Amino acid sequence: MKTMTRMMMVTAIAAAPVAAMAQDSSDPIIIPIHNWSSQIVMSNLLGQVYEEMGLNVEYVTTDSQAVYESVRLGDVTLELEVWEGAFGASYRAALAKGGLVDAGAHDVETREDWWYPMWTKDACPGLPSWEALNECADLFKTAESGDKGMYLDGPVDWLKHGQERVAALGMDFVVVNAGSAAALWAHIGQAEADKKPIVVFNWSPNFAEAVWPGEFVEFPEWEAGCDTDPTKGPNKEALYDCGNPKGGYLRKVANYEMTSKWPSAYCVLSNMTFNNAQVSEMAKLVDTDELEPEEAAEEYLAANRDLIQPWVDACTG
Ligand code: TMO
Repeated sequence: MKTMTRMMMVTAIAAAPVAAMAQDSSDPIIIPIHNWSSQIVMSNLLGQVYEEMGLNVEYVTTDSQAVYESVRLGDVTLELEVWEGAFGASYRAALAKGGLVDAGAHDVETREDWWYPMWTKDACPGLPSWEALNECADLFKTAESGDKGMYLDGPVDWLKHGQERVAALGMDFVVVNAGSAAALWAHIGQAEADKKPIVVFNWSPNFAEAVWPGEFVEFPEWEAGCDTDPTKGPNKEALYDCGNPKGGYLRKVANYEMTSKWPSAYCVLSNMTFNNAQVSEMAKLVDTDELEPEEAAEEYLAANRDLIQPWVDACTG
């Protein structure tokens, strides 16, 4: 009897938010998952928030470039980590075709580029200039790169155009694509023991900043159009002869129908705004603390309820 009363009360209390949510569709909100940790954790976090709102969620693992076309067409509902350096071109192309809505930017400055752990500079003191790196190319030789230096780029779907940059700037480097983000961290970890000079793709905000002090290589400054117009950048006949943008954006986007089909969920997506330290922390929970992404998201949500709940309340009140 006592239990029954309590159950009925719980039902009555739960009824209010459910009623407020009535306008959101019960169709699943489809959230894409990519291959770096902050995106996976943040996606699970948003999915858990949606489930708390009584909404249905599905996760799909997708290619991190093709996803912009998928969001545009509504095959997936949203994307909450649009990194300017890696995905700006795919994002801009999909935006121009129509079907994407911009759900705002995180409070983040991103950078994605060639990077070295600090011990590398002891061996090549002219760093961080790319010309100095190139003069030290011999230091970066590996079995895979023969008589040139090796640069370990990100997985292929991040489309960093390392090979094109090497060609455009006439560098004595061979570009090898890592199979996964974990392979980048393993490569840095292996070089650490004997302080072997290495240069790898890395980004900020990321957990790596707290583990390995390091610097980005300074390439010719990014100019808008460096990836589409050969006359931009120092080589007037080549694309990709610039570094990636410094202070790049980290945006959120959604399929245009999300605003009417799941208005509360869209509202939460647009309110959700993380900063550099918060994005790094999400990556750290997986890459340093070795939590599963779902657990990392639960832990982050529990520890940051006072940050996140107001974003939800403002949309469901
Ligand atoms: C998109 N990324 C954070 C891997 O550079």
